Amino acid sequence: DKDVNTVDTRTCDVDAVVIGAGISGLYAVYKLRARGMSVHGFESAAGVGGTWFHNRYPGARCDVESIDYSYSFDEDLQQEWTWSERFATQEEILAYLEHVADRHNLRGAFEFLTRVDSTVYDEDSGFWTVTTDTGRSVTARFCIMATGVLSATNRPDIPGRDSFTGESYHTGEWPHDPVDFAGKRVGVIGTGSSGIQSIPVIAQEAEQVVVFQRSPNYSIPAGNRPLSDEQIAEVKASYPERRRLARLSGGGTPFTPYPKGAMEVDEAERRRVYDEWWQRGGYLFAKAFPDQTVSIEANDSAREYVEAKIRDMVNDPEVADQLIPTDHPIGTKRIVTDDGYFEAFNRDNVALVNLRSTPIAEITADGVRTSDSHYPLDMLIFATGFDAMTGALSRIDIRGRDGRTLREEWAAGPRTYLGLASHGFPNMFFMVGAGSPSVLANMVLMAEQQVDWISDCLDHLDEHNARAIEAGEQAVDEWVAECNEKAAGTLFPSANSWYMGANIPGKPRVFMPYIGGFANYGNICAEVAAAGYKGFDIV
Ligand code: N01
Repeated sequence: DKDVNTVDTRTCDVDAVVIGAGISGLYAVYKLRARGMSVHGFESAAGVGGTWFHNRYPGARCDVESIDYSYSFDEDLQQEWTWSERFATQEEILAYLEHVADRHNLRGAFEFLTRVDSTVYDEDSGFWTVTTDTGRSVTARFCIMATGVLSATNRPDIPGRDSFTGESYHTGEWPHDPVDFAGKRVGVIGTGSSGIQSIPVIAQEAEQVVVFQRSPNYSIPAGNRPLSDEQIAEVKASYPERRRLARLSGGGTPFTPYPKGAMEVDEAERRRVYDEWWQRGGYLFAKAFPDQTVSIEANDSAREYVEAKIRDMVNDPEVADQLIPTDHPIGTKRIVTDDGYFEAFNRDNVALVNLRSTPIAEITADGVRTSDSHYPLDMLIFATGFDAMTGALSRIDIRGRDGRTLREEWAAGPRTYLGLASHGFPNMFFMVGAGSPSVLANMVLMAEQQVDWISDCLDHLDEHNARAIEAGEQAVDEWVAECNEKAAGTLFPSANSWYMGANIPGKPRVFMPYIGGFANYGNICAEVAAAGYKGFDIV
């Protein structure tokens, strides 16, 4: 029936709203505009960059190599931009994203310092109404949720949390003005990537650093170094091939695990492989052997190797003992990529407080009280992470068809088809989030893959004169089951990680990303598209 299939003649303000000006939001604006669409962006921060705008804490770097953690869609940009180090600093990545935004005129699409409060779907018109904390209201046919997966900060509800009268910061909301640590007693709560990256840098300046550790983490030295002119030239000459290999990989970077399992080789070969991947540095160590996060035996061999390394780096064996994780298989929480973390505990001005044996009782006006001591502090840093993957979405009142809310629909865990869409929420797309490889992959190529898929999908809708696309209920059920099944085949669900929602009290315990691999995921998305967007309802 042509009437049903014709887009409503009442006009909306713009074709699409993009929420978030981080890596995925910027590319979404670029791509949708290239299709001739009108786009309006909202961003709560004062500028572009998303994660890289907010996480300005000392030592903040990406743990994916700079040459891979960069857009591939613009060959000239890829050739012109030169990264200075193997692992880029937050500052350099932010400068890069600002450069991309300027180069492609993307800033003008965004309304900054504007937080989206709600997005509500109207079935009659087929439009979303997006309302902000500044009182703005914009209608759009499509809604792209590029809200980030590690963007909703978590400040745990520790008794007395707000009573501290010294300087207090969260690593994920770091101030823009320089923070001076000199002569100060600094407490850091949290030893995930943010804590582990910042502690050694802060320790170089502060009078004293007290590290409040609830769970120790595995961390591997980054092996960061400046990139030489020769290396840069080599990478630039072979970029297309590097990107091709990245797209064929499990994690969106051009690395593949050793061709045999850890238990299929003898002790000497195993050691040689671990030595090699230790030298490479960083979280890729979790992928040295393909079975490392699948078989506990294989995992134990990696764990033992790293434990010995930690003991080598830390002078005091009792401190080393406490820095070695015992509660999760290695790699089932994001392995941290550090620069001098364990060695920092050899300094006289760094103390470790083990919250497993002496928990925090309260935060006081002038420090932190544990079950056995009071630590006087001038500064308290929350390196306590994020309400990951779903937190930024659940903080927006998202209402789809029949008044259903995303919060309720996802109350028992995120429910998507391909991570891209949810049943009951037509013409809304989720970027790089739950149900996709997301945080398990290189976010930049991940964003490109999804935005390109969405763009093709919109072409398909236009070609068929369709009004809306929505994930079918059965397709969502099956994809959720597929994601769970893939996770259940690994050791990941055994860790109390933010992947599992375990860091947020009351959050359902579900492994949120799709762990079937970046290349596989891309193939599945392509097959769905080729089959006429199988599993989606198009009206
Ligand atoms: O956050 P986290 P993050 N009392 O959740 C502790 C990416 N990232 O910001 O483990 C005491 O990992 C908590 O303890 P526990 C990367 O993907 C990447 O560090 O829950 N402690 C934990 O130690 C990373 O995985 C880069 O027992 C409390 C810490 O706070 C992700 O972002 C850099 C507590 C939080 O660690 C998140 O990293 C930075 C409480 N009540 C981030 N609540 C790179 O690219 C929480 N904690 C290198």
